[in-house]
Amino acid sequence: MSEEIVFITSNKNKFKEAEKLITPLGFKLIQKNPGYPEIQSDSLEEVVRYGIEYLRDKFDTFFLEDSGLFIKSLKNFPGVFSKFVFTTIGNEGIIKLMENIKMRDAVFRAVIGYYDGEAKIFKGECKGRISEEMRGDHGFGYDPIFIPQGCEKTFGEMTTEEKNQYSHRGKALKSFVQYLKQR
Ligand code: ITT
Repeated sequence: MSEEIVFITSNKNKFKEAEKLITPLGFKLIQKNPGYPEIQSDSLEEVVRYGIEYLRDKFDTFFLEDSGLFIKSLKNFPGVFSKFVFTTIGNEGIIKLMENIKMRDAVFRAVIGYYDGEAKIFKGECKGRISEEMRGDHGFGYDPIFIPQGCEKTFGEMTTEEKNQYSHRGKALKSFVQYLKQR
């Protein structure tokens, strides 16, 4: 029987990305969505650590993840407000906000928190730029407007495997997987 690992997330796309990198190691990934308070903080790591504290009495071993898109010319907006901004103004709103802006650099960040009696943190970052228009219908959230460095395609035009090679989450997951292998 393969060892089970619980990923606490409401987001089935995040789960799918994690599955692609974790199940080949022989683990069975389980999605649970008990909900936890996402505190207002300008640090993703703080949000993750608070989530772990909140959930540690409910699960023996689990991980969760917080992520966001930081756009340089918008002074790092939407950053820690990524979820709220996506559900309000969405990708159309971001494209509009950046209509006359040439400097389109942006970075996606992800922080994974794993708890197995103590908390461990794994981080990933993906530099890139905001496209002029939305492209692709794969993935979720800001995927159709984010082009990773060294690519022409947006994340929205990539398969899960391709996105994992470049993405913030792919990188954080890879260092998490390294840790799981070495335990
Ligand atoms: P959780 O339940 O795991 O928290 P969530 O969808 O609420 O899932 P976050 O709180 O981490 O996710 O919010 C991050 C938001 O940033 C998310 O809703 C997306 O809009 C965006 N985002 C994060 N990672 C992304 C990615 O890989 N591609 C596109 N958008 C992403």
